[in-house]
Amino acid sequence: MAEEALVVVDVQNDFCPGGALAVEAGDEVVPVINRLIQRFDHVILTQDWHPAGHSSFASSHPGRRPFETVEMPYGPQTLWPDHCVQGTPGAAFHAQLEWTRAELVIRKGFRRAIDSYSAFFENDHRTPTGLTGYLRERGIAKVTLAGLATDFCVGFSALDARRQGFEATVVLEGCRGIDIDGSLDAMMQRMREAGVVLA
Ligand code: VGL
Ligand code: ZN
Repeated sequence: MAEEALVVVDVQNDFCPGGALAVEAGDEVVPVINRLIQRFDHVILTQDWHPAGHSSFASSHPGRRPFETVEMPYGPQTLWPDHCVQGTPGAAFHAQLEWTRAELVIRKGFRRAIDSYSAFFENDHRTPTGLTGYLRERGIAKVTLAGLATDFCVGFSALDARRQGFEATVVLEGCRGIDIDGSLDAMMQRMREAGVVLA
């Protein structure tokens, strides 16, 4: 029988209240995700993991401010406050997240010149993280996703899961969004169109 995996996206201190790129009520996903973790045989985590001076940081672009958009060689890129810098407390998983059983941690965004929202591809939509191969080799055909943020890393991961031929469900109760200029509604629409099940 095809296996299923839970993919827990970026439940890290910097995306929770008090963090550098706090998602409103981001920490409320933790108890929901802890219950999900208990129900799945296979649990995978993603961890946003940027070097200092990463190109997605507004601080790397003189005169630019967080949440503005710049044109990168791979397309438009939203600029963020410095966040999830490798090895810092902000990059650590939320202290109450029960991640012990996770079988894989996919780190992303570690190439200085390119950002990565999706657990499957960097923002050029071509450079793979290796997750597709991992899932296929392990016979996993369906992924359930939850975490932060709905309209960025969760959403792009779910879209890419579909693009790679996996069934994908997003548990909305276990997600919170950033919502820049309608990005949350836009992502909900894109996920529906791509055949992502919104639960
Ligand atoms: C994320 C913006 C920048 C996310 C990561 O996890 O949704 N958003 N880096
Ligand atoms: Zn990031």
